[in-house]
Amino acid sequence: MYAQMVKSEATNDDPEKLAEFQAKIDAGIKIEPKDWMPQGYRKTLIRQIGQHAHSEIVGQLPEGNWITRAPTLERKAILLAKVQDEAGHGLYLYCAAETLGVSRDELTEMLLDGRMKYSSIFNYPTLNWADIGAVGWLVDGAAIMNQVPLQRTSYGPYSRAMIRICKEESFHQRQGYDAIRKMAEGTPAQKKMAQDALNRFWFPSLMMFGPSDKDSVHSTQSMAWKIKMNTNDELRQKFVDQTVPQAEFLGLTVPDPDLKWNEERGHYDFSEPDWSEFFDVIKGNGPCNVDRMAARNKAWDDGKWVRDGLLAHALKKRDAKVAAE
Ligand code: BYC
Repeated sequence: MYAQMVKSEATNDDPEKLAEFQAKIDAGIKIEPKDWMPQGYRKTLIRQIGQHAHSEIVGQLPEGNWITRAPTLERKAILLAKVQDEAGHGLYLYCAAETLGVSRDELTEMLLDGRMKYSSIFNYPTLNWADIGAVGWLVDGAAIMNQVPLQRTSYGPYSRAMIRICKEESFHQRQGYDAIRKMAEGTPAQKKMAQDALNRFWFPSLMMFGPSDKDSVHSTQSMAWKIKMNTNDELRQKFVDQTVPQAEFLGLTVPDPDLKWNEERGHYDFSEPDWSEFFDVIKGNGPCNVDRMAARNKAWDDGKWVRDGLLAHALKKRDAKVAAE
């Protein structure tokens, strides 16, 4: 499979340069923007970093929805800070993608016209305050599991962006766990809300790691290039192993009758998510896809005057500089 993918991704690349490039990757040397890189490597990075950036931006929507309805001033301040962090993560990642020769505007246009994806998880609604706890605990928990290894990814600007992002994600996960703990330790009605949030977010969180390894199109090549450091199934297993004891501590039940500690493997056995639902959501048919894209399109249209103003200012400055020379 690996040989096939190298061939399909890199047919126009010089074999000698390809071998040198792979040797650099294997030796753990970071690839920097001006270094030679195979076309497939550049393309894969633009796809992954771009999709990651879009996920951070779209990911603000389900949580932003609850800023005005947070139950206390403290929770409001925490949520506000978290959502602002996500905007920052999107910006670092767009900057990292720009070093590969694609502009932020081009990436945004690809998101808006459906050529680029964003994480499936953000197409599920946040119905009440317990969902905000569940998002922080499970969604940011899954995000960290995926992103910590990406700090060692082979592309320098991506790896450096991830170092900063991971520091903030860890705070995000903790604030989510703290919010859901409060609900789980509250009145019977609050505990019921926490359980209901776990019931709805468990399988969509498992889907965040991507399809099972046998259906993952990009994993083999991306791992050979160290764009990805682990397979989708490896990270999903790590997430389950880490999260189940956290649910037990809260007195909540993971909604999977087949979940069971496997002594021999040293891991939990668990049910596969419903992959037909996953593929349907990433095709645009999830509960909130239409709303999410409508919100991003509106933000893009509303921001046109700002982009036009900045461009006009930059052109004026450039003309003044040329005239002075
Ligand atoms: N959603 O070959 P595969 C966050 C697509 S956290 C939608 O395994 P790959 C945040 C995949 O793009 C979330 N699409 O792909 C957290 C491919 O389709 P295309 C963002 C998905 O890339 C809290 C096809 O399925 N994190 O931002 O090797 C608050 C086959 O998959 C998904 C990242 O992006 C999905 N869940 O592996 C706020 C981390 N999974 O492109 C914000 C960086 C798969 O061929 N990304 N697809 O049309 C990665 O690590 C990898 O891209 C993935 C997928 C593990 C996600």
